Amino acid sequence: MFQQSDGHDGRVIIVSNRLPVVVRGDGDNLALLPAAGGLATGLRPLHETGDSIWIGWAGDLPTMPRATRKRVVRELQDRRIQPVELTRSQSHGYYNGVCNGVLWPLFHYQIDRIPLTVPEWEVYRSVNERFADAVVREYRDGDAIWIHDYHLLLVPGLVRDRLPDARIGFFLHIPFPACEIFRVAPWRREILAGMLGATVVGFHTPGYASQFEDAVRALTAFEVEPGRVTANARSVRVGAYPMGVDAAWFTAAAATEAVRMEREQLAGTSQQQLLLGIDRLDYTKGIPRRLLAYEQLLRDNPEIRGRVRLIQVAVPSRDTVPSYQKFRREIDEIVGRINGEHGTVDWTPIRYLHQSVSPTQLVALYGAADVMLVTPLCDGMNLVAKEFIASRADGDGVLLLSEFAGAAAQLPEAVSVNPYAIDEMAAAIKAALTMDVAERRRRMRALRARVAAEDITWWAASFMRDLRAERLDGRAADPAGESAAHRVALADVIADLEIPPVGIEHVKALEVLTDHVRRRVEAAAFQLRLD
Ligand code: GDG
Repeated sequence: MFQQSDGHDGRVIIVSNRLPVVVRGDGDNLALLPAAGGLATGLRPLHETGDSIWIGWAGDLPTMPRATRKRVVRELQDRRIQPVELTRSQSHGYYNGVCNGVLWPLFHYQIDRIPLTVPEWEVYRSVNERFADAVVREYRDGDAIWIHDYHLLLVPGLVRDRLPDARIGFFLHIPFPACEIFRVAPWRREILAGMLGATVVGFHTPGYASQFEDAVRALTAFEVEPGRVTANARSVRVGAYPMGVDAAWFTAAAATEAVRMEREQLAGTSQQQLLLGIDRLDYTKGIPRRLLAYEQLLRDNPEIRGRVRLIQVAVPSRDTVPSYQKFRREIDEIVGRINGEHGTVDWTPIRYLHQSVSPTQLVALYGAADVMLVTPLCDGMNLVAKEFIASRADGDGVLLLSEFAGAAAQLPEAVSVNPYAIDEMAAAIKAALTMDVAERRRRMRALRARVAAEDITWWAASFMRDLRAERLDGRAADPAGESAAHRVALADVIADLEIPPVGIEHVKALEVLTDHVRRRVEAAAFQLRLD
């Protein structure tokens, strides 16, 4: 798929912390199962259909008996997966300590969750070096390297030191915060230098891209212009590439017999309306406030008790990180209280599943929901919102979407909510439950068109197109002839206006200005939606 989409021969080396599969069971019952989580779900179909190699951390591999370990490595290699092995202390310090103990809360504006004693950065650096070693070992001339996410912020720079001419892409799957927050990171300059080792640095939204540029401007001496940073005489492209989902897969899955049967079972004979939440159990996803808004809805509208229910799936996640264990107890308590206080002998307000569900169940749940609640406090993109839309081939269902999810910038027809305003959220849920069918369908039609057009293939193709278009000396090449075409068009306009002849430097300046204006307009449009 990489090849078909960008028409280039070289392979793509995908590099991410986790692999697209997890190893389950032991002995003869070992199985490689698809990993959950946004990054794995998004990139897996591209890897399965393209000429790529995937480098990532293989979890418990080093602790397995020798023969088992060998078998797993062979099976991984058959799937073009190259495991990076880490010792327990490496994975503990890097994954639990720095990645999920510090970087995750910091980039999601939750600085209060950063522990008083910051874990050792040395471990993070050395693990990033191990990943860089693995990339350099695999690399062949002509390959493009695509590094992902906050676990590997230093890898682009480390690879650049050893492969000065390589095409290196970096994509951040979480928000890039405002500079006032980012500068809290004790290793902020090293992080920026690491990311700027890439040829193209990508984010989900134009807002995150500008915030990254602000941080580079404030914390380094590098030259920054909209969409570009000149770092150590190398030009780095900075852009927004909103990640999509495999929309065709979800739409087709929704029409299968297995999903239809599952959906009918969920609907049962009840006339209740179904509210649905599906998230990793993470404090950024806004589950407690969502539950409180639902409670308020029940309290303010006693007539709807027994006529509505909420299914909340909270997939276990990072349960070895202390703040996640505490958070899990907090949710258990809220669910218990609401069910205890508002439930009756024949009605339970919330069905809470602390487990993952199968893909068939997932699509059936999306299809059965009257209102999908996606209310994160802060979220890079949020693929669940897009999967819900892609699964609604029936053209019905309402999406309630937090304005603080990256997806909000692309999905203005959703019902927008501020997840911190519980009253407002309760009122929005009620409005969604009572929205008339014509309005629901009008919104869903527009949402489906966008999610189908800007899907996972479109996302990967746009990123790879820009990565391939950069010249290896760091300046933009022009293989598609796009800017040439723009120049010709501009020359026509200028001729029509009878402006005296302009030089190439004027055209360049106009291009920069146009890009700048486009970004300002996008940011202003986004801000307007927030207001
Ligand atoms: C990060 C960023 C960004 C969830 N439960 C089950 C299940 N899932 C799948 C969903 C979806 C994925 O996991 C979750 O993706 P999100 O995008 O919602 O969230 P994160 O995991 O936090 O992902 C996020 C993403 O990276 C991509 O860049 O959008 O902002 O935080 O695909 O379907 N899948 C199955 N059973 C479950 O119970 N089968």
